[in-house]
Amino acid sequence: MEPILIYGFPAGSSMGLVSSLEWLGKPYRLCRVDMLGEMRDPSYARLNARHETPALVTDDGRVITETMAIAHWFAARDTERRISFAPKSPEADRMHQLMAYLNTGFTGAFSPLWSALEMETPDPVLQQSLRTWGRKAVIERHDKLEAMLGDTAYLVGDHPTLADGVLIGVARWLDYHEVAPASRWPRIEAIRRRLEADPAVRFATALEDGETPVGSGAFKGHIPLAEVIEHFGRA
Ligand SMILES: N[C@@H](CCC(=O)N[C@@H](CS)C(=O)NCC(=O)O)C(=O)O
Repeated sequence: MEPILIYGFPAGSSMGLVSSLEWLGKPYRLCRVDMLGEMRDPSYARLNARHETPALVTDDGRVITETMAIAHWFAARDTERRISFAPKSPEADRMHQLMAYLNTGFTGAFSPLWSALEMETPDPVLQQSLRTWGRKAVIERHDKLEAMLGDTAYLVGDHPTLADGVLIGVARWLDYHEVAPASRWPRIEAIRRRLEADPAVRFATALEDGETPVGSGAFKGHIPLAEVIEHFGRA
């Protein structure tokens, strides 16, 4: 069977993994999850007890959670090295370094902003503090990423890789939370704009928006969440 990536909307980081599957070019299926609704249902815990996306059902029916673990699963099957590099190469080390940075401090910096936005019982004083803290953290993490980048067209080299997938799923949150103009970080912005124009990212974004775009041909269709839980979730 094809692997099934469970991706979240709206504005989930998993959009970058959908883009990566398009770049990878091997057959895959998707399962679409409303993060503000069905992901909070107790039944979702059968896929991920932490009630988060992404999750992956592998081609032998196992469920893997965590972006980094899923990205490594993709890389191990990337025999043509479309989205990764040969193990032990300097490029592979740099790609893993950037992915780790993006998936930890960079992504985590947005947490206070999400907490302020999604607070169930509004607390204006706390929300303001969270926003102030989050904005400062996001700006600081962007400053550090900008300093880590060279003059390459993408994060590592001249074509998009898993690191770019991780970046593009999250980078748009800068605009979503109106932290600062993207132009404040010219290197990051140049890569973002290149990725936003990429057919795979456009495809993944359109899917996330509920459209039915035409992709590379590797996407073999959606499977309803209830079906995925029923067949592959923990008992
Ligand atoms: N460490 C996890 C974090 C995943 C995560 O935080 N996902 C977000 C969406 S991007 C989520 O599901 N948040 C829970 C929510 O929105 O309620 C990973 O890297 O996969």
